[in-house]
Amino acid sequence: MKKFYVPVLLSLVVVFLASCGGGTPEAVSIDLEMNEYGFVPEKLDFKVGQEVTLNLVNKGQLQHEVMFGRDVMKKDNRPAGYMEDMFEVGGVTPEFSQVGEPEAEHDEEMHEGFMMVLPIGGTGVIKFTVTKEMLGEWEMGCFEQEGVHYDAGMIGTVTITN
Ligand SMILES: [Cu+2]
Repeated sequence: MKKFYVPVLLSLVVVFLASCGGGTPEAVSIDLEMNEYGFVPEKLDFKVGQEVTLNLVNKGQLQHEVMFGRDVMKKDNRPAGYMEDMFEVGGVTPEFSQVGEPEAEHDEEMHEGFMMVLPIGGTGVIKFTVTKEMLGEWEMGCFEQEGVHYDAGMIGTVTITN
């Protein structure tokens, strides 16, 4: 008789775990605004396994970009990107599309990792699924005009938890 209870109990445990975080977190879609000099919102929180859609819009009067990473690298003593790219560490290739081509000259070689550059009024969409390798604290930043935007505080935080 006893052995009949074991599968029932196990299935109850499975249902219980699934209902309290064992499952996939709900997908999120966030509007992310760029301006002089910041991101709105400036703090993003995601969960491992979450499908994230970022809808970017440049509402400023200058060209802006966004990169996700940590440990700022310098070029000619100016902030020029991140040593660690969040997507590279996460083993993720984000899907992206944008409306509007960057106008101002842009030094691609200065940066490593994923970057989206938006002209004034430009919009873009970045989609990715958060992996466990991405757990922890990251930054998003704009390094336009040889790091002037970054120094001016065009920095946000991205926190990834389980
Ligand atoms: Cu900027």
